[in-house]
Amino acid sequence: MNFMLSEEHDMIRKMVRDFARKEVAPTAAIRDEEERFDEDIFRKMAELGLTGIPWPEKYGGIGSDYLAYCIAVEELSRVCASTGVTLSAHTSLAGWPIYAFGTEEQKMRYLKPMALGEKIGAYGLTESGSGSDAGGMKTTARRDGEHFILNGSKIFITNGGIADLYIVFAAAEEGVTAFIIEKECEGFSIGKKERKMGIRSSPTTEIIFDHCRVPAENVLGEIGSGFKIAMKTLDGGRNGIAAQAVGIAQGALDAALQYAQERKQFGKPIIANQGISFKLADMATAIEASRLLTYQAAWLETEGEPYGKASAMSKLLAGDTAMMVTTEAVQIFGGYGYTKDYPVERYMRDAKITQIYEGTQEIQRLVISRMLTK
Ligand code: COS
Repeated sequence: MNFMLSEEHDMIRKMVRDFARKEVAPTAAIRDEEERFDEDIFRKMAELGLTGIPWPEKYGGIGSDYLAYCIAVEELSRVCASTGVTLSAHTSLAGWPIYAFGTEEQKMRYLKPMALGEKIGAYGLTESGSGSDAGGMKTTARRDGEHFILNGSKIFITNGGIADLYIVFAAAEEGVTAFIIEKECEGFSIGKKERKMGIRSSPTTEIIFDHCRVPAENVLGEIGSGFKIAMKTLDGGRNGIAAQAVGIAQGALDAALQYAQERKQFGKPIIANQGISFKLADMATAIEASRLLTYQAAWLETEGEPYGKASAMSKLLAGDTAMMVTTEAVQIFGGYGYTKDYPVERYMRDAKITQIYEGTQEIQRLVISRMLTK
């Protein structure tokens, strides 16, 4: 057993940390304020190869692995959780199902431009009436010769409106089926854009299918096997969110640690007060535990071992850790923490979603408890 990161992982961490500090951090607060996605940042990530970290070079990737991808999401989220989730949804939710279930042609046509960052990916499962009960979807897919006609809508789509490709699940006669939808597809449109508490520079929209004509060749995997594709995709996606949560928590700890050493009360830095230093110790310990679970799940996936339970656990622990750590960070900053003059209120707002999306914490417990008895 070896807990040291390889040279390659270390190098990717340094590169992403440097990029995040120089190119992402300076505008994180203003993009949050303006709810503005910055395409330029995505293009720059693409130039560094970050948009295709785990995919082989023949599909436009850099041929690295899921741990390197998690490290990248973590380092981005340490300064901007919105940028972290843009990459996570693009890679885990859109790229992965094509890599795992796509035909060679689909991989060349869709995964490659996504890995190169020429196209952005998104994933559509949730509907207004089916969130945790993902199988209860109402969007339908009716066969019409060489096409399927999709009707319905999906909500809370990360990268909605900025994505070129959407992995979408709809109920066909044979059962739930996965489709690759191009944004230009006839009958496809973008609906309401959500105004959110956090991750505000990551756009979240509704997507609408109004007699949307999708070529049958855009079915992903077997017709009728879409629910399993959706679930397996989330198995990996959840670990990407765990990495995002670790990054958010680390960013909040970094800020709180610095502030606690600079801020003086009663004649000495507040870190000299055990009430503060013990908080910091608990925060650092919870982050380290979350990071280890997250890296372990990524390693299991890379090794081809089952990783669904590990990912549910990492997302559960890291999401709760992010919420605890960011709340404590605001507390350490006191009144200043509650203002927009410091980043910790943004971290706290951003942390909350990690307990909700890609399966609520309650769903993670359901998944874990079912696996315990298997
Ligand atoms: N990998 C592969 N197959 C899976 C799977 C997984 N991780 N999870 C479930 N399946 C399969 C089951 O094996 C079952 O197959 P069979 O019918 O062949 O036995 C089928 O899918 C149905 O599974 P199950 O009976 O467990 O489905 P449920 O309706 O009970 O619900 C939960 C499963 C609740 C776990 C699922 O709906 C879920 O994850 N909900 C949360 C959705 C979510 O995370 N949404 C966020 C969207 S992205 S922001």
